[in-house]
Amino acid sequence: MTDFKSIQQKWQKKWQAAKIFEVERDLRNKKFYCLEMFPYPSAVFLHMGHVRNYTIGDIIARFKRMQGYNVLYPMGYDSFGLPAENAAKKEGIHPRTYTEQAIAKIMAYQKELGNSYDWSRVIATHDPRYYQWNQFLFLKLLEKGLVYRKKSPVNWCPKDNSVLADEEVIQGRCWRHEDTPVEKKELEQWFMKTTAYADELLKDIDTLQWSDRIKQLQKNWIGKSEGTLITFPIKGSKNTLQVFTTRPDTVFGVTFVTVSPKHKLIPELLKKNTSAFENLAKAIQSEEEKEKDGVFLGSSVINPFTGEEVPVFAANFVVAEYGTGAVMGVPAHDKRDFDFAKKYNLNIKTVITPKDNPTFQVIDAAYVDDGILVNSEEFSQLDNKHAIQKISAFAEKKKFGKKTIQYKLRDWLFSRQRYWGTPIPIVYCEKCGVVPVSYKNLPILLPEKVDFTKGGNPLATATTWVSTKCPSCKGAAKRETDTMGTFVDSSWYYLRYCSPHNAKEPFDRKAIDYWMPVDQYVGGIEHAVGHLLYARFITKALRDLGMLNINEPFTSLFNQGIVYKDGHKMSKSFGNVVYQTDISDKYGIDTARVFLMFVAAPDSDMEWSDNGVEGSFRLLQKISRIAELPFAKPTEIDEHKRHSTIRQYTALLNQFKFNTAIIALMQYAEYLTEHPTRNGYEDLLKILSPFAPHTAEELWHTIGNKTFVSVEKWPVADKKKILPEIEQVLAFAETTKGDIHEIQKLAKLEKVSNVTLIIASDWKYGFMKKFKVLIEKERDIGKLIKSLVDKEHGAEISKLVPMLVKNPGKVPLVVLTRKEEIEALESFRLSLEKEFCCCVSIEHEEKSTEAKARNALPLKPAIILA
Ligand code: ANZ
Ligand code: ZN
Repeated sequence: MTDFKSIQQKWQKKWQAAKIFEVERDLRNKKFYCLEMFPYPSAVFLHMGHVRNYTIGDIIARFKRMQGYNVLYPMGYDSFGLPAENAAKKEGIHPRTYTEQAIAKIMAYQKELGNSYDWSRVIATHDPRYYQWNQFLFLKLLEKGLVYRKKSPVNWCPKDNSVLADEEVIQGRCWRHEDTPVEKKELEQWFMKTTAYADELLKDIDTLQWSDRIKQLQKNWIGKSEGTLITFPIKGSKNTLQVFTTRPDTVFGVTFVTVSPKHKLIPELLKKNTSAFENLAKAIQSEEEKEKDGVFLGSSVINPFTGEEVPVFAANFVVAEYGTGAVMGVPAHDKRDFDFAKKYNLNIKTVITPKDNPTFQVIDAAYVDDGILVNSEEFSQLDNKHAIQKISAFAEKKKFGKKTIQYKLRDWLFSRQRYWGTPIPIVYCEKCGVVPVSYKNLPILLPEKVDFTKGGNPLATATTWVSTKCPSCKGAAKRETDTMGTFVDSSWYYLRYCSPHNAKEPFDRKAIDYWMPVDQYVGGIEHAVGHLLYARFITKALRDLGMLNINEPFTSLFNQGIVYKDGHKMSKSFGNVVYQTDISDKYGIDTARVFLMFVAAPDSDMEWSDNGVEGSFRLLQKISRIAELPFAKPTEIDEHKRHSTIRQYTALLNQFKFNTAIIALMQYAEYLTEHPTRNGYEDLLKILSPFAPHTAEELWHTIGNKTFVSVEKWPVADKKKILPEIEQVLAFAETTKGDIHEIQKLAKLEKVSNVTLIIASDWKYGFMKKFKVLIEKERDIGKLIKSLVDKEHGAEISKLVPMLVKNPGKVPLVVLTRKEEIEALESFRLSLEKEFCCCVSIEHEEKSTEAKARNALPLKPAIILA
């Protein structure tokens, strides 16, 4: 079997013609929705990083399909976005042409992988049949109050007079004008109110089977913070300044207050240093990370707890959009405030001391740990955790404070000043203002003819498209030229796959109720907070619009590891790419798939090595050769081996331990080469097929089958065929092998030339049997010894018992007789010799002169290496 190409093509064609990977229409069967994050279609070849991702999803889909699930496993393209637009600007190729060529290419490469996608369900987000539903959902969310428009800072190039995408800002300068610093300009932007769901988004994380790492990233991003609002009266004014703090226990240590330069009370507070303030305010508009900086505003506020006056500063580290945009400064107990106080020569007042040092004073650094309150009037002596509660309650009672919950999460800014995206269905009318397009006028199609050479948003150059009629007063109006960022497209594409050709609605409810949620989502960790959060938000919002009935889109998430080569992530930009065809031309794509799954667990990072590929190739060759052997009638041991392999292998696939599964597969192939049976080989091909689908299919037919192995029933292990004695022997062989390796490592022996296994004396077997029964009921060492000693071995037994109680691992699960143990050792002696490339001999404790021989126990022979 070396003509991989034709074998691959043959089966890919047959699968396609027989439509075996299309879903069953019967929506009563148990379902499984397996989904990979859809790719941005770029016109480059697939490399091993891509192949690895797609193989993981395909293995899961194929495995579940063979287990009898109705499997939905679709593929599509996230085809709007900046690269196509940049190509248009640089090369003059229209983004649509660029995108559609890229889709044709990537699809062809993907098809060569032999993945079991249902190709009848392909979607592409730049297709009006898709993006019209972005517009529809936009209007729905707008009606619900979940979409709104607000001024927000954008990157602005004063030379271009246009907005820049974040990617177009290079070290604070415009990508087209290296000499022009980018400014932040306030422009009207479109937002989705993700914050309306902050609490639910946080709470439901615990219902998901995602990695702890991603869950934590999402939790941090949402950033729930429980704290207290404290109101400081402004001196000489009726107004007050409210701060948000998580440390009300430090309120007696406040020596200043800082506010964001964008705080709404600035006009009132700013009485001094106006030009220094202007500079500070301007500086926060730029991107660069700055040193902590502040300006005294000439005002002061009054600490409601002490009546003390403290100065107010504008500071560049206070975030306008978090909490209240104002912070109480406690230099003694906050590092940032400490630095600030040193810089501006402000007081430092210690109000918390370590438990064992009540006279402690902050001098060189803030004291940020827990401790006991001092200088805090009636709250002094309280433990600070406790004081947080007491002080908050006090402030609430006195009506100058309030407990509160704050989130770091911000609303989702989704508008982009670009052409290649979904037009936002909004019209601006001088008379009526901002007017939504009516549903019946959807879709608003992107105009084809625009000018990409002008800079700025090309869509604005489509003047005939821009001028339109107001849907409300029919007067002259202008269209919104912002488009939706591509995260809108990907926030609901998994719903579209459930009924991809529906022309009347974004998705049909019946299909959603059956298929959703996605049972297994596969994708990269880089989407931990972007895409995954938006998709969760949209699902909840659509639920509340009555359009679906689930709380979460992705039950289970798998993050594949990264493929490295020569120390870098495999990528075109590092020039370290191994392409799909580099391997498939030489060995066939199945070899690449098996190798990628074999070298590392699918969720860990891996280093690509050309050498390893050969090994996977040989495995497939070995499996192919079994087809030529004469099959024998299966013995009891053959059946044992078959069923225990299936059991182990299935469990490993369920746990995504694909690399260990391949080891089990190798061992079974090895076994079948020695003991070929038909049912064994058929099962081998079945369990091989998710990994090496073309090879399995070809061999399945070679041995005379007419069906597709790809959709055969997954073999089920019959417990009754698995023999416990054989299991025990195999386990014995494994631990013995492990022990030898361990000793070799401890003794730092590079090579072993002789292994001697010394079997325990006969009396130890009887002893062990009794010990196992007694230890169930008796843990007292003295009593155990009493019931176990005999005349001959008293001394040894009184040493053995405490040792075994301490090391229960030395007590075997089942005790064989000594004779059985010797037989077992003999049965795997050869394989040990193979493993260690040396001679393995078996001796008996009573005849041995080795001191170590006394340590031999049942199923734990003493091991001597030479
Ligand atoms: C006084 C204090 C004393 C604080 C102390 C901390 C330690 P998290 O947990 O992230 O919510 N803060 C509040 N609003 C802020 C803003 N808009 N920009 C920058 N910092 C802000 O952090 C809450 C703490 O961050 C608050 O508690 C406040 O400083 C600061 F020993 O108040 B703290
Ligand atoms: Zn109007």
